[in-house]
Formats: sequence, C-alpha cells, structure tokens
Amino acid sequence: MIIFNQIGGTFMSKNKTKLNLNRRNFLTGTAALAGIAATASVVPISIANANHTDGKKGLPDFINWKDRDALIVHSDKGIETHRSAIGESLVTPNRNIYIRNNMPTMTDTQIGDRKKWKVSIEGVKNPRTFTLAQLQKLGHETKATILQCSGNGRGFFEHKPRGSQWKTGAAACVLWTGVPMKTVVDACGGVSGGAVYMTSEGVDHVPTGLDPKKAMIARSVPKKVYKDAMLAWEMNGVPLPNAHGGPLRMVTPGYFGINNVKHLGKVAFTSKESSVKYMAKSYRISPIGKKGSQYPSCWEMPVKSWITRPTNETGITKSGKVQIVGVAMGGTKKVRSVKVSIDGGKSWKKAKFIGPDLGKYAWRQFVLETTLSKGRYSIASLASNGGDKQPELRMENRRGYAHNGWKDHSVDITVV
Ligand SMILES: Nc1nc2c(c(=O)[nH]1)N[C@H]1C(S)=C(S)[C@@H](COP(=O)(O)O)O[C@H]1N2
Ligand SMILES: [Mo]
Repeated sequence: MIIFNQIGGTFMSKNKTKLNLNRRNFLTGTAALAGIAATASVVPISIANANHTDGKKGLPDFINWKDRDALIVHSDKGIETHRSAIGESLVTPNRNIYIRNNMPTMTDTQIGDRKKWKVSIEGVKNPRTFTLAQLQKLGHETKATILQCSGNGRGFFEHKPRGSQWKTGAAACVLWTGVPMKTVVDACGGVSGGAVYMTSEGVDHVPTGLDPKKAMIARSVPKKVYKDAMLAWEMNGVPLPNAHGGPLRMVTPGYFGINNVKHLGKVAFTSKESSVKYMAKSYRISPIGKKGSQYPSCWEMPVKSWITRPTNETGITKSGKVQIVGVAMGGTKKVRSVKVSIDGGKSWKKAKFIGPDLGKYAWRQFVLETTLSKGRYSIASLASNGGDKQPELRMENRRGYAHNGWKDHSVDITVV
C-alpha cells in the first residue's frame, strides 16, 4: 500500500494521455493504478445474470456448440476456460475459448447476409464504407494473437472486485485471418492529420431501455496500433462465430480483449478518445476506492505466464517423472524466457520453449521436465520479455485488472 501510494502520486500527476500502460509504466507504476472503471453498471437486467456460480448446467444457447467440460460458467456473459483446457498445441480450440460479453451476441437475423456486413472507415483522407466481400478482395493475412480479458486473474484479488471471478481462463491464443488494417487505411489514402487514436465501434444491438451512449462498445487505442491491427473474419480456421464477434472483428495485437471490438461497424481515426462509457469510464486502472477517466485505460498487456499442467484439475499427480507445462506471453514484446519453481518461488529452473513460435503476439508453450517425490509442491512460473518480468505480487486495483503476479497464479499440488 505504501508503494502504491508512492507510485500513485507519480502517475496521477502525469498528463492523462501519458498514462498508457506501456511496459515500464505498467511494472513500476501500474501496480499502482488499480482498478479500472466500472463497467457492469450498464449491463441490462436481461443479461445481468452475474454471480451464478458454475452449477454445471448447460451452456447458454448462443454458445451451445462449445465444450461444456472445458468451461466454467460465471454468468451468461462471462464464461471461462478451465486452466487445463486452453489447449496444449498452442492455439486454443474455439470450443474451449472464453466468452466475455458486455452486450449480448448478435443473432444471425440481426447480422443478415454476412458478405454484405458493412464497416465504415473514418478519419482517413478518403472515408469509405466496405462490405465484407470488398474487404476480402482488398487484402489477406493470418496472424496469431492472444485474446485476454483485462480482468483475467480478478478471482485472485482479496478485495473481491465486481465482475467475473476469472482465474487464468479468460485468455486464448487465436489464429485470425482477415485484412491488415494498414491495407485498409492505405486504400483510404492514409490517416488524416491530427489523429491520435484509432477508435473501433461495435454495432451490438443495445437492449431496449438502455441508453446507447452507455451501452455502445467503442474503444480508442493509440493510433500506431493500426499498423499491426487486423479486421478478422476467420478464427482458427472457421468463419468468425457470432459469439466471438462475427462476421467481422477488430484485432489489436498485444492489447487487452476489450479493444478487440466484436461485430465491428466503424473504425475512425480521431483526435480524442471516444466519450462512450466503455472508453471514458470503464476499463480504467484505478486504486481501490477510486475511479475516473484520469486513470490509465486497459491497453497494453503485460508479460505473463501460468502453469496448465499438472493442476488439481488434471487429477492426482503420481510421483516420478513429471512434465510441468504452461504458456507464456510477452505482452507487446516477444517473450524471452520462463523460469519454473516447484517450491513456491524459493528456487527457479529455466524451462524450455516448445512448439512453433507464431510471433511476438502469440504465447509460447514451455515445459520443465522434473522428478517429484511424494509431498506438497507450489509450482510457479515467471516469464520475462527481456525488458520486464512478472512481479511476484498483484498490483492492487479497484476492478482487479491486469493481474500478472506470479504468486497468485501458482498451483499447489499434492504428489502421491
Ligand atoms: N462489440 C463487442 N466487442 C467486445 C465485447 C462486447 O461485449 N461487445 N467484449 C469485449 C471484452 S471485455 C473482451 S474480453 C473480448 C472477449 O472476446 P470473446 O468473447 O470473443 O472471447 O471482446 C471484447 N469486445
Ligand atoms: Mo474483457
């Protein structure tokens, strides 16, 4: 708390626009920054169903195609992947991928003919509207990124922040196919002068009775993000499912989930951040007990890793040879190394990266082969991207955002 106050003072005195969660701010100051702003207060009653713990009922209709056993249902707008179910072959299968909806998923009827889906591009020299069919002629690429909710790890905070109590599973590594945003911008003659942000808007249908200004999903990120961003229509080899934002979604590599706007209807280069609630108020990292748009937005993801096996979910661990497996991400930089501890962080051993390297925005799988005798173990992982490494402790913040502390993410197992 003392540290928090010190850092807090520093960041609060800075100019608002300088409060980006770049790695350095993040690891030094950010901790400080706690809690992003409130978001859930605008959730309509009809989908507000929060806090129903996983009583092992079926899945909500709009995702009845997903694998029930891979998922923890927090509510019908927050569905998490089990720690052991994010996939051991790098990419997370769609049937296992988490869902986070602020607004309900659009239906086939609301979407209509997918090829005729429209997205308008503004704040460029020649503003234009493209249909999906036109975008598919304009350019084509595939890239892997991590989709991770800002609140992933919220379930470890002791002050019980409001929102889904995610542990590790509001995250996935996804192969997206679409058109590079840069290609789209070039086709529109380039970004207009004076633009500072790229603002993406969803056209989610706002449930009746809700103020659109409060309900609209619009997210501004620093303009430079467009150079790596993508308008995606395919996810892990299939057309983007409605639940994941079909037929078209913004992908902002290295940036938190919320910036990856689903059901994308508009991208505008703007001089100011959007004034909608989801930008101005929500997803702000503020100290516990404080909120407001002066706090940093959930933008860049920090370096992070966690163990996926062995866990208590995967059953009893027998003594003898064990493969300790996990995933590690570098945030906006490439992940460089991962260390694993079996004694709660007293000693560390270097783990080995395995599997393909799909670029700096994907996570890497790692493994440490070891021999465990009977007893209790606290298994932790600690990733570094060369510049930053995971802190031991979480950065306390109001809404439980951006948790990358290694201690809370460790797993305690009994070997028999
Ligand atoms: N249009 C729209 N985009 C959205 C959201 C939403 O509710 N509506 N939720 C955001 C949040 S908070 C996250 S974490 C990710 C979740 O993506 P997923 O549901 O495909 O896993 O989408 C983001 N994009
Ligand atoms: Mo999120």
